Amino acid sequence: MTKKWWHGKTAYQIYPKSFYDSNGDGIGDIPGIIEKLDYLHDLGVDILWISPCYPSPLADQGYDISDYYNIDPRFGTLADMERLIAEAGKRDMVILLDLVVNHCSDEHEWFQKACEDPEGEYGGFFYLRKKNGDGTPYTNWRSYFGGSAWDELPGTDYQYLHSFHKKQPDLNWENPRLREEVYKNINWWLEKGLGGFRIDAIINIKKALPLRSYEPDREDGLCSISAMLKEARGVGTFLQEMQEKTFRRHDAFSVGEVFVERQEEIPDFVREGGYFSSIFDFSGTLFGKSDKGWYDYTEITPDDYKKCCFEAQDRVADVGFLSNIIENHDEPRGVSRYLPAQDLCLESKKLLAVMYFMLRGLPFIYQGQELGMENMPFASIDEIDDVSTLDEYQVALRAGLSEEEALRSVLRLSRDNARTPMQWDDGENAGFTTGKPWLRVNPNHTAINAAAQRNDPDSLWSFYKELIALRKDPVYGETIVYGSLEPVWEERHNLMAYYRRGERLLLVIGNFQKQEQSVTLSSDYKKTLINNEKGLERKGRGLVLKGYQALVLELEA
Ligand code: TEU
Ligand code: CA
Repeated sequence: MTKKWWHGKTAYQIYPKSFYDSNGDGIGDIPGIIEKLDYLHDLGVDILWISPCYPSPLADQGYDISDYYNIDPRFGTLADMERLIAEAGKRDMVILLDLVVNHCSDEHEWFQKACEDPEGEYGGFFYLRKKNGDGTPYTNWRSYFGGSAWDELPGTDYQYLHSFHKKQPDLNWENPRLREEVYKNINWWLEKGLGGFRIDAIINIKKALPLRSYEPDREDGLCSISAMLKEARGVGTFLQEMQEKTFRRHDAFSVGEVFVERQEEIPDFVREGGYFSSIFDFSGTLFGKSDKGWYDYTEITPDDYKKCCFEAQDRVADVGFLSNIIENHDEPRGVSRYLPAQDLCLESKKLLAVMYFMLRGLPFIYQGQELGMENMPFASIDEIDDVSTLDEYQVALRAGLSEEEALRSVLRLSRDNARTPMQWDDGENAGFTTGKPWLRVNPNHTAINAAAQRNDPDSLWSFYKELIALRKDPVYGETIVYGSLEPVWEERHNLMAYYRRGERLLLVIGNFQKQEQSVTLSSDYKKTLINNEKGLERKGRGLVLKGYQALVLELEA
């Protein structure tokens, strides 16, 4: 395998609106990110993925872009972004931006021109269809945010497709002119010194043609867009063209937000010369989801989590690299999802960190995850900003849940759990802003915050710093980055364990329960590299793990 500059790196996702507000307007911004670069450099992260901060009406918090060549004044200026790229570079960090090209904003000039002349050049940038005689939607697809995926093209007798919010019209990737516009923008940004991109919702760009309806999957007579995606073929043609015309020319890092419908296609996405450098492993986030809606979601157990990780690892194996997460801006906080609520503690948060961080692939840390930030105790649906959560709440009510049951069932998965302001200290607004934060700060910031952890060698923050450093260790780094992953004791309940085999042999093991567990090692113990507890009970090859004890051991190969 050709070694690439990003192979041993650790990435960190910043959601700008909630990271740090430098000018007191309650909204995080790019100058705020620049002020916190030394915090990130001290943690040891190398790649910073910045969620969208382009001009946008914020119908979907910036994933609805109205100008691909600028920065929204709420977040700063183009000069601020160029300064961020330069300041990150001085600290050996690179910036990834978010490439959102399945759709743009309905306030983008392309869409405005399409409304003026649907039959003209810009009408071809979108999926426009003449309204049905009876005015019904062209197909019965349900948008990801609820309701029909079709809306009237203002002032015309056309409808336009929007897989997401009605203010996010889908771009027509079948149109080579549109694709060239996208590639031109990607290269414009890469020439500014970006390290690459995270690529948004990219599996949606290829529709099964001709567009048609599918069997309804709910009472509303609509069907999930996934029904169409299952039939779509040929996304690889677009993705191969994109990477040849852009990423490859700049040796850029690209990580796809890919919910792969066909597992056998995964190698095409991540192999050397494949569509992307990496794709995220979403297996843990997809577990337990129901077509009926979030209210019908099944909680994931530690055994389920283990199985998700190992199956994803097995699908990619040594063909390429997954990007591993426990949370992001679309998901609840990882420690609130993957750890039993009654066992949430420093040791269990450290265990979860070890289990995902030592997997083969790039670890991505989402802002605040390194502090152990938890889900937000939202008091009512009125506090919720996220369009997806608001829709799912209505879905739950329509399914017959009471308001209280509906609220509880959607709050478990709400994207707003990850979007509350970063908790910098125990002071007002957690040190995020001197103004009124755009989303309420989690009251537990008095106990969970960066200031309390940065100089505490036993804190979660210090533990993440240790894990990041281990991946760069001159003796063990090669095994962690390139070594194989071999599950062990898979049948054991609440025990997650796997070997990492390269130049060295490492055992990663976690006791996912309060009660102690014992194992017998298959080769002699050499050294403890990571231990989330003080001490380790060993008798020869026998090992006794305390509740939520997690270890990385070097064994005789
Ligand atoms: O998310 C795409 C995606 O996975 C959605 O279908 C997801 O299920 C949705 O967020 C509902 O929970 C990307 C971005 O990460 C997300 O923030 C955007 O809302 C979406 O695309 C549209 O750009
Ligand atoms: Ca601000």
